[in-house]
Amino acid sequence: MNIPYRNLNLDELVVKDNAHHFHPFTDHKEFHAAGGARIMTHADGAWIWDGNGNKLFDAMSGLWCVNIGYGRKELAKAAYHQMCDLPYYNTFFKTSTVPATELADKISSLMPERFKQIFFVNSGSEANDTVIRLVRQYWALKGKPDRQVFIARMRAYHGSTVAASNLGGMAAMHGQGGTPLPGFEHVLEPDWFQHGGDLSPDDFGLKAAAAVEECILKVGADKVAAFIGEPIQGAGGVIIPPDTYWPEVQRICKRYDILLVADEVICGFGRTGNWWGFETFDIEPDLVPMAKGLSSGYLPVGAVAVADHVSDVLFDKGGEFYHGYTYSGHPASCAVALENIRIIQDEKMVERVRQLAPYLAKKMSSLTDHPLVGEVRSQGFIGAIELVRNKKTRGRFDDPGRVGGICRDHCFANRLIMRACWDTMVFSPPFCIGKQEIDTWVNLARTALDHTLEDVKDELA
Ligand code: PXG
Repeated sequence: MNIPYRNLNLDELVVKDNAHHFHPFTDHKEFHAAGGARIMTHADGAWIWDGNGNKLFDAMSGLWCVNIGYGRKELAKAAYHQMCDLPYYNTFFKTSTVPATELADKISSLMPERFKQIFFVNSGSEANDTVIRLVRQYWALKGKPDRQVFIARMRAYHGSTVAASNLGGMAAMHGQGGTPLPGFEHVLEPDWFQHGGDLSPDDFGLKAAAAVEECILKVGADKVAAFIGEPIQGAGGVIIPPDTYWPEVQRICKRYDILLVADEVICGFGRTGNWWGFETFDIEPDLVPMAKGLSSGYLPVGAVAVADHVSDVLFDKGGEFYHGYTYSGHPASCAVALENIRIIQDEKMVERVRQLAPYLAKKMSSLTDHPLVGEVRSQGFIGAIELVRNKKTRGRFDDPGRVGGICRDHCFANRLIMRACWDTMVFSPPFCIGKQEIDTWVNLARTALDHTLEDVKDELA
């Protein structure tokens, strides 16, 4: 059924978009040839409508961010009232605004005691750029300016700016724009399904952690500034590390006095069933970049939480930290983030994720009987479905990403949004969904898998 949206002239809009909109992460030649953008118009809860009136289940919460779900007018009102009172003022030069101050206090209260200082930014990329500058300045002030090197993982995603893209471990991104620059190392990611071979997940977790230590020894511990990792790698294909991985990485960082950065841009604010991914995996980070779920994507805002022993050095040794953004602590964004956190707390959404996660995991796991599915895994409300050519050997299809792309298109055609990371279908639904919506979603996913199978069945081994 086509629902016209506010007299939308869709054809005209698509022509304009093709003519003038330079989209991120897009192959424009292929995109224009395929007809251009699917234009989204409105949304409610976990459901989003496109310009043709199609109602889709958004199992990705936008881009891993609309955690509380769409359509919460309270957030719009918070922005409206703040913009009426004070649409903008900066947080430089000894000033602040009410929402920026309140949000710093609120974030700190959600974290372990040692995280008292919150630095505001506008995105996850800026959060990680801030981490790089802050950590290097920390070591310089400690009299160890040679500690410059960041160790990250392959297939990590930490952002798209010149600095953050160095932290990321996406080979395709590194092929463009001359990254990674010197000072950034990438080690084996803890992806048992892809790299585990005959090892048990626990043994593989230790092997992946050992790669961190090997890298430290190769670079020289006195040159390493920090290790950065997403508790669960999101855009890398929802890589949930084996239980042995994080405790060992933690031990290694402590042993060599290396700062540990937990990138909570996706995992933070309840996604894994706790407020923070580092709680789920019992990690003790020194710095915590965050964004996305901080405002559920309603307005751009991010932050870096800094542990006392790091901020103390920056504060006590004195001198200005020459870093910040015009919109650091933007009052409207902070007001929206505060309202978002109020809703998560009042509606006990983190508990809700934790309580519903076993149901979601069980329903999703029912897809493992499908001929294309090699594994289904999830933690809280984030997970993945591995598409394989050979279930027994976990054998992949040729040309990674091709079959994932086919499946993603069948999902869309079948009114379901799931993202493909190569041949791994990933999901990260809004926290507001209930059992019935999970059932509907899993049925939609099975139909999309069936259609994908039709296309590739001759390739199965
Ligand atoms: N860290 C993590 C863990 C992320 O997932 C960023 C940092 C950067 O955040 P900003 O706000 O600068 O985009 C991210 C962002 C994808 C995809 O294709 C994922 C992200 C961004 C764009 C696309 O899955 N994650």
